Amino acid sequence: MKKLRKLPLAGQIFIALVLAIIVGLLMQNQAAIANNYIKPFGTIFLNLVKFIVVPIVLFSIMAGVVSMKDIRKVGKIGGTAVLYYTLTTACATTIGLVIANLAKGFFPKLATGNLSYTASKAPSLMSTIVNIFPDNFISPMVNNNMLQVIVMALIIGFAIILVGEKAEPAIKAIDVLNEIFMKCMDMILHLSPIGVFCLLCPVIAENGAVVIGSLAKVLLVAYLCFAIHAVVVYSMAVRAAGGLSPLEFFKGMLPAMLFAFSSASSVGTLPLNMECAEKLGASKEVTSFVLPLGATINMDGTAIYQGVCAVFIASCFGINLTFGQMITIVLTATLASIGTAGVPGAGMVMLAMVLQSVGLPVAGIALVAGVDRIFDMGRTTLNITGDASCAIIVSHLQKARAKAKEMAYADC
Ligand code: DAS
Repeated sequence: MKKLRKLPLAGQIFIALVLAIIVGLLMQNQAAIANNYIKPFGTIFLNLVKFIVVPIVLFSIMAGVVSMKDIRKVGKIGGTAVLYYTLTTACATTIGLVIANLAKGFFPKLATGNLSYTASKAPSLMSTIVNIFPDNFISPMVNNNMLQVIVMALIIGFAIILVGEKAEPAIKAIDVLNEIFMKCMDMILHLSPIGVFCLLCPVIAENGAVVIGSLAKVLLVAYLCFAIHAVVVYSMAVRAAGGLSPLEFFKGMLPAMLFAFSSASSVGTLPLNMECAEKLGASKEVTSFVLPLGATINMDGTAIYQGVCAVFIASCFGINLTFGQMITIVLTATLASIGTAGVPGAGMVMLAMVLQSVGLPVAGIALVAGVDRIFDMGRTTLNITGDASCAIIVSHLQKARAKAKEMAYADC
């Protein structure tokens, strides 16, 4: 046991993952025991992570904004991040649609007669935009509404910059509180291996056999797209603009990716994602702003899942999507991923919006709902990896800009 504790966190999480799969497969006939006696400890761990995320996001963004001392600089970083997020998400949906169309001949024809699925109302784009702005100082934190927490942190951070010298005590208080909550996060993350095991084992016990069944093909296509997007798009991006080799990037991201895979929660993975991105060279002021933003609006994995499932559901109903419908899916999946919360299962809710946008039967979601957790683990892993690639690139570009300025001053 002592040797295990000496392993780096990634190694401990990986061992917990392997153990969870082995024990889960052994417990396939006792899935109820896994759900009743193991899953609660995973839920406790996830609750602790969700408990710390709001103060982490609030104080790290405020500290990050204040440390930049310049509102224009915050605008530059935010603008670059949102542009990167939008482009990679549109690219992800396109990859999902192209690969799924190439593979649709392998999709089984499933009986769709008695399907039913009551889609919970997906928010419209306009209501998503309106809901970004808090109408109350406390409710964003009480409701874990990350977009509203980000807006609060930005407004307070900008106000501190504008108040100037007099706000010095507030700056010191924010830095200390940020330090305290980061320490809380560190303590909670030491429980990751136990949390990962208790979250994953019941999922494997419940789904183990189904994964080998008829839905394995669409899961396989989705995971193939996740891998292609990560290896092609993120590798090229971090190499071209992040100053990192893909190998270094994925090796450094392993702890956060393993945790995202097990927790299926971008918001829950945020603390670890910040730690990994900073170890890979991203500056704290960038990660504390770009990562919470990404955990909320950037979901490349979810966009791929929505493109692949739209093609799968269409083919199960014997419907061939037109080129125009696929363009619509790219647009709606990109927008839907902005409105998707970084918590387990959120992407399936938004799938209804994508299906409705091209007139596909929403009842088709019932075909994939049973293995949504397996989809969710993969899409969340890609979501947080995309967030980290953005933080590394934005930070690298910012350092390059600063260096170029220094050289320009030196020359004059
Ligand atoms: N589980 C969500 C996340 O945390 C993604 C999703 O449901 O699509 O990113």
